[in-house]
Amino acid sequence: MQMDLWSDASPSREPLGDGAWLLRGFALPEEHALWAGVLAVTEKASFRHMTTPGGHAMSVSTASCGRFGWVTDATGYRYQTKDPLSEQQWPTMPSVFLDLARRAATTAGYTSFDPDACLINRYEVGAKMGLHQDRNERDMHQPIVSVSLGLPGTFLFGGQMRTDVVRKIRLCHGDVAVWGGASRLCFHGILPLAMGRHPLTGDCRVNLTFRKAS
Ligand code: MD3
Ligand code: FE
Repeated sequence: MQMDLWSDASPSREPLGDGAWLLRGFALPEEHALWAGVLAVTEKASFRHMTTPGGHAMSVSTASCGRFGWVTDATGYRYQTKDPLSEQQWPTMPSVFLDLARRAATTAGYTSFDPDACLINRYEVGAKMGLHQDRNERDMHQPIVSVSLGLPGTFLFGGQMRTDVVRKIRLCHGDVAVWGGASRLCFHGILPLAMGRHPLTGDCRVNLTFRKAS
């Protein structure tokens, strides 16, 4: 009898660190609906290169959906309910986004994840994100769920201190990672995106991060 080792009973779930899990391909069944969601959201809240408090334009372009959106400008990093570009509320989080984020969190052992913010990061060739910690969320006990779409990226996963050794992890189309526990405050970043073409996204990588901001 033909056996399917990757049938629904045990999807791939790989530990990345204390409280952090990589779910390879977890988003693949929803790839088209997720991409349609990205296009619908960014039709209302355009991708833009925001400015860091240090005065540099980010190489990554960003947009948000959900009650809270992550923004940066000369005054700092924060979450706010209005898109500074449109001066409107951020678009509603598509239900396929919310459903996927909650299922991924549950799979990683976080049962009552209720994200109110989804940041959409778009990397074009050469775009990167330097090592940083995510500390703008009110409750550091809530995990962050990230979904990678399109071109592969090299993720840098460090420790609690900037100077700790970093591991490189390739994040591919459809991969979902859940960052909780002690990993929640680990330094992390993304190396400059290599050129390429993906059938769904074209020449870019898109990452969705789901958080409980407030
Ligand atoms: C590990 N984004 O938006 S997602 C960010 O691919 C961010 O766009 C990256 O870092 C990206 O802040 C990485 C994976 C990720 C997200 C949050 C984390 C890893 C994390 C928080 C703590 C530890
Ligand atoms: Fe981050």
